[in-house]
Amino acid sequence: MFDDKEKFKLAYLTKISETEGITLDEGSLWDKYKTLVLLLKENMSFNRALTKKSTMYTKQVYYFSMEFLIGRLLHYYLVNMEIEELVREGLAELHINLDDLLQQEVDPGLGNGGLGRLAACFLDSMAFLGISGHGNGMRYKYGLFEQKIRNGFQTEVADNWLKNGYPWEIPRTEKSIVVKFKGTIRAESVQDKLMFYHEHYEPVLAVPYDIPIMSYDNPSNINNLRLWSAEPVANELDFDSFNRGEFDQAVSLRSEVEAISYILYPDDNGRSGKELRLKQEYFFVAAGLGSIMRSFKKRNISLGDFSKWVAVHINDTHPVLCIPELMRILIDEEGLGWDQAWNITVNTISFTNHTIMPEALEKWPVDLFKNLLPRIYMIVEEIDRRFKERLARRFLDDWELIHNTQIIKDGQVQMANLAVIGSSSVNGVAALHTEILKHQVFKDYYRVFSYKFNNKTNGINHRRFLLAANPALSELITEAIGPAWKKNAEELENLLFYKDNSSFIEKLAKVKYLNKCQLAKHVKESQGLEIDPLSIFDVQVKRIHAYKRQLLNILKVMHLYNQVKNDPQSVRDPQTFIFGGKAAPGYHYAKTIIKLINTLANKINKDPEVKQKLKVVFLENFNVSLGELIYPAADISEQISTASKEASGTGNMKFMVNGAVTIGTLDGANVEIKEAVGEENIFIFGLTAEEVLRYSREGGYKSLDQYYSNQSLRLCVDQLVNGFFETAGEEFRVIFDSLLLYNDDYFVLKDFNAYLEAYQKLQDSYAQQDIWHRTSLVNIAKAGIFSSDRSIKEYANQIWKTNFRRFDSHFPDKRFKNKLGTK
Ligand code: 26W
Repeated sequence: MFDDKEKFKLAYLTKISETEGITLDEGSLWDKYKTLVLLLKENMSFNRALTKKSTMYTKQVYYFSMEFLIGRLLHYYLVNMEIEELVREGLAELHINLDDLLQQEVDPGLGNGGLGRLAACFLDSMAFLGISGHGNGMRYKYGLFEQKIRNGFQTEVADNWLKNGYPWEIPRTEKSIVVKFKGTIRAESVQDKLMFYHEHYEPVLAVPYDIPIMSYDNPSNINNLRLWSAEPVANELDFDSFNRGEFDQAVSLRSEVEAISYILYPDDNGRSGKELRLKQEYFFVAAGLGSIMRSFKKRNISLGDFSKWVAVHINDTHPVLCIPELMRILIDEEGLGWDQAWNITVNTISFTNHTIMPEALEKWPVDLFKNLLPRIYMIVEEIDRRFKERLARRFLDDWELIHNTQIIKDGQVQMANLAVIGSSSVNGVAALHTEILKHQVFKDYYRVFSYKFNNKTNGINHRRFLLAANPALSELITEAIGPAWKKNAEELENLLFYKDNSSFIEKLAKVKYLNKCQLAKHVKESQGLEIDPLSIFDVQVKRIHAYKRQLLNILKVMHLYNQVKNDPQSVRDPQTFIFGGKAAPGYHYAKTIIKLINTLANKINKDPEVKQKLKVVFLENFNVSLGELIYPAADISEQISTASKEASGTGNMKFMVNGAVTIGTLDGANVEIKEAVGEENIFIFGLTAEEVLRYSREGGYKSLDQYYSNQSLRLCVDQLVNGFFETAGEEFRVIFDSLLLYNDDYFVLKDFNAYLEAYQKLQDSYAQQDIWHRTSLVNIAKAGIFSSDRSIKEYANQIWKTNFRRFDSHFPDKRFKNKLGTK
């Protein structure tokens, strides 16, 4: 983009005077940051236009997701363009520190966690591989709340990320779409054909904002992330009401409309069931499909071939209204018959499930659905009716199967059922998860549509989480094996040559130490706490959930505390336990877990007998940017969910590629991580998914048995309520009760011993530093298959059937296809 520093400086100085009307000395840091973004964006927009033109007759993939957690873009794009140093030096000559500008950027919180971040990693890999793949989502005015810890409690502050404007986005007002809610449907027979007219509806204007997506070594291929914002159609006050003197009415209509894209639901894995959420879902689906149709028509391709040229992927069930909405467009607007429309729809749409937690499977009350989306409801009813009819023919009197697979039942619309019936592919996100889908969650559908089910193990963008986030390690790797790993993560395997090379292992240890120093500096600056970079950094960062079992980790720390109190020599190496993650604002239990961690931190960090050995830190406001600081600094990666509950996990992969060693259960992608590194390079413990599922089916687990039979466990559990935490009173009673009174749904007590044993082994291994760092090296070396490039190649080849225009990143070979359980 810039051949040399001088050209960059000139372009930069011109840009700041052009866009801001100021000279450099007058500009604030924000102005200077914005100018740099605008400069890059201008170039990207130009390339976007070229990309669009040259891919006009390429199959387009649209990734529909309610969440995209894209992270900060400026630094990452500079890395991708390989101009970070040039820009840094150029700016320095203008007396600007690039790092100061990077700090100006917001980290848009347009997602809750794993699902939203996965969508962002996938956009990157699609751009990298040269797939015409675009994101379609919501432009929430407020993203996920910012977490502040006050007196140990989580408090939520609104995330007003747009307050200074977001220079990466490009509003495309002229491409707006009208989305229709409520109203009535009039059916009329026109020339023997039944036509449906939507009347008296409430129109909402969907205005698109585009963000350019660019990946490494492919800067001229620019894809698009399109986010929709809701505005009143007239984009003014309702002047009719206003003129009638109904001022309140005039304003409230506007705010009712704007409410649609006002805020991201902060619930991950929890049911919201609110009308506004369903409005959001239909809003971005209708807008996205409307805009796809519009651009499809410009391509002069026959509508009958739609699914050959367009693939629509739905990220969990949140965008599942794509199915009836595409049917509506094809039938009501394009005049196709039902059967043809259905063929096109099913062949166009594919679906990923991300969770088996029953409370996260979306369902909507029929009345609410019908009132908000009358025509869509009619179509869903018809899909359901036809499916049932077909099923009844094939499965005769298997009434249970017929009942279980219905879309509308018990007064509710079951969104997952609609998704399976209306798409051509249903995938889980790790081998184990897919097996659970086939044999438990969707077992009836698996009998009907076995051919639809497949696995696509998640992956992460190793260029963001290793190349950009961990420059020291990246350099060391490149020095050792060359730069090819950036384009083909499986090249990392060549690091195994250095397994027994002590000088390399030493360098690896040093890089880890330096990264730990940086994290320690952040902890000191942000919360005034000293942590020792020579201690073991044992890290668990992720959303706070009962099933993720932060509690198991806490009980371990309490146990270690008790041990040190008894015998200071019982813990050899000093250890720092680092936690981070947000709790859904309405999830009282998870919030209590945060308070417990902070209360424990307070006790341990102040105790003169213990604080040299143990420290506990809760890092405020865990998000993508903080993750980029934490993963490179971790020694231990805690992945300890109750087996069967975590669909895949992706944090586990981000830690791994940065050389952290996993302690974890056989859950989600941990299973595949273990297969990749071998059992000697991971610390696995606890119940298997099969055992957990058997207990849930057949009963037989009594948490009190664990409690009574294990003295040191009993002590820790009692300490939750017996005054051990001097300030707590009854605060942690809910946790105590969940374990004993409610029989410990997530098998925390059952797995406690096994966890401690694994943890002890891990400490023994850490004590032998050369062995430890060798284990760390194996983890990095084997992380290649967990690059999202690999996931996306599988989606492209097997689901979307689209080509990619990149040949220097090898195709997955049979060996690891099998390993990942893909057929
Ligand atoms: C209806 C509310 C709601 C909101 C979000 C329900 C469910 C969700 C998501 C499906 C939750 C989620 O983020 N799931 C995570 O997806 C990751 C990417 O596939 C997986 O790695 C995680 O294991 C899974 O919990």
